Amino acid sequence: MRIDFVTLFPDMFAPVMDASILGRAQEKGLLEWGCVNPRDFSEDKHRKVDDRPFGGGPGMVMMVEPLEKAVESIKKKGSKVILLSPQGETFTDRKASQLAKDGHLVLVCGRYEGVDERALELFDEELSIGDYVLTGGELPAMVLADAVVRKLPGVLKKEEATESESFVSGLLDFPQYTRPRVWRGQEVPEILFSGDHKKIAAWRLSAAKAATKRKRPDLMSRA
Ligand code: 4FV
Repeated sequence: MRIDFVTLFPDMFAPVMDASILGRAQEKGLLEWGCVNPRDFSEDKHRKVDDRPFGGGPGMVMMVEPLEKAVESIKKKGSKVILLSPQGETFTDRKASQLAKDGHLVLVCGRYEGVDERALELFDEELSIGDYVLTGGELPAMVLADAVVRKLPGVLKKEEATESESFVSGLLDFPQYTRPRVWRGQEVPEILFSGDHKKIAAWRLSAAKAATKRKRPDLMSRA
């Protein structure tokens, strides 16, 4: 998979994209990424990429032309162009699984008050990582990239596999424990030392349901 970020802050990405599992995915040839800066496509002598909103109001708006040229400079047949914005459909695990099937993602990171509304025709989708306002779309784009790349076959080691994790089954994950066996007087559930994998799986499923009912009852209706 190739992921290109359209961003005014390309230096934000390497620390995240080249670390740990995403870094390993590149070594395995399963991922490549790059950045395109709209400022490099600004015809303006001051390389302007934002301007005041028509109709007045606070803040600035990202101009459509530098965005258009930046997207067109990397878009290929079959590329999926996505704007990260609070106005988008909420990003979910199910969406991550869908996007993991695409070969090329172009993730457009808004700044300022957002992008000129006419730019929306440049994008295949608009996605939000949650109902709160950030200073830029860069962090949401990295969140999306992380959630999608770890679903690519071969990225996670067998033991890291995803099939039994939160949201895949529609339930939250079952509680996990490791050494020490006792901490602050709290003992690890005895069943986990029984070696009876059927009983352990049954205990984990009921624990996952209990946790989901307690923490995310909204998921139960979907599970
Ligand atoms: C956001 C979100 C988000 C809004 C104004 C960038 C900021 C600035 N993106 N999910 N929540 N974006 O807050 O995706 O342009």
